[in-house]
Amino acid sequence: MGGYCRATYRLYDEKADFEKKAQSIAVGLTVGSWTDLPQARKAEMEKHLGRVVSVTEVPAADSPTGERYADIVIDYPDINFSRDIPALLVTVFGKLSMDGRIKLLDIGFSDDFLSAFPGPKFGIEGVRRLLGVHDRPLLMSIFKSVIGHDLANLREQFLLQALGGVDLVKDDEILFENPLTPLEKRVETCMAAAEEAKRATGQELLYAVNLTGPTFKLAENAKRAIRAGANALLFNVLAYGFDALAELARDPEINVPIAAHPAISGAIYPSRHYGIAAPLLLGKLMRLAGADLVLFPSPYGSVVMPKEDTKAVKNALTTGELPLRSSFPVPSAGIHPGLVPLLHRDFGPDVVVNAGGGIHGHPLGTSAGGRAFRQAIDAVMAGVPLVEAAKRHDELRAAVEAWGIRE
Ligand code: 1AE
Repeated sequence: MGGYCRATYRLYDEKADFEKKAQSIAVGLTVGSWTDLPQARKAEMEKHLGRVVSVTEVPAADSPTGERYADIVIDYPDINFSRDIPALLVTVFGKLSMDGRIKLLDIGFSDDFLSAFPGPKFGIEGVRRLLGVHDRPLLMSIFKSVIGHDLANLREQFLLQALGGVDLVKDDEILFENPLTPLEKRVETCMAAAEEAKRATGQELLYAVNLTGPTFKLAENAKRAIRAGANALLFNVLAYGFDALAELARDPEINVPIAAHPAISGAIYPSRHYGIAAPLLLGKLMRLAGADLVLFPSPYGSVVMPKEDTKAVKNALTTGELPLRSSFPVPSAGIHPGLVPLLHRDFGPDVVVNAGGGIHGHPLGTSAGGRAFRQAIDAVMAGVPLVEAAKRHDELRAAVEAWGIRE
């Protein structure tokens, strides 16, 4: 006890007294009232009181958007909340999230709070160990066109993706429990296809099956999937909440990597004035809750996030400043082989190149789509410009002709 978690906010207001506002947040979100308390009561309540650490005002004239704002830093005593993410979030940004143009930028965790979270079970090293791939970015393929398809169709799609040399296949996040491809049958079918592909490629493969259903059934469904042979899970974290992920990640029987999908996050992070900043939402909190891989929009695909934010998300997922395993950054959406040089430049070798349309939409078919990505990855790792590598590989050439190169 005795520690504090530190929240940083940006508050936009044309007229507010920011110092006064910061004090009212620190008091209002902790003890409720302070100046009116009798002296004896103050002594008892002191340990529960929030503390304003700093208020940095930026006048409209100096602000990049011409709006007056202040960055406010407040410490919240650990003694006020239990060791779970919902308790922390409600403390630092519960009612406050609705009170004016205010955005939660960051949270610094106390050692005591952090010690309640084991974080990712596998992380970057663990996922690489399972796949036996240590020297290049990984390649993940996204199942597309899955709704309304039966197991035979899914099997065929899986095989085509796996034969293209991908390291991971993930379910589409919109595939839920359904009569055509129910969870266990889906896992058995896809894992059998993975075995078949392995005989041809010699490659290990992780299949992240979408973990869905009512919240109180998630752990049971995860274990059903694992018993059926699942070797990874996909999870729509923000639809269920960080605590659902944290509970799954700390369950010893759920001993497979968990990939976190960012669905719903666009309702939370993009506004300058409201919500929770992407590096905290999709970076720090995902890692704290135990995601082994985290998907987020890249700076250059079809759904984009500003580059400085994507870099900050990646940093939050991998920084050595947190005593947790690193989570694999998976910049996604609209990724094609011609973007691999940029992905490598901006995220380094410890990145998962993830594509749906960029694989299935390849002019020569799904397997060729996977091969084109692997050729692009190999070229980048060897320092060969894609335009040169494309002269030697039909699949990469077709991809480059279809989508171009950005280097
Ligand atoms: C940011 C999430 C990306 C995602 O889930 C998805 O399905 C991407 O598909 P493509 O690669 O844009 O077709």
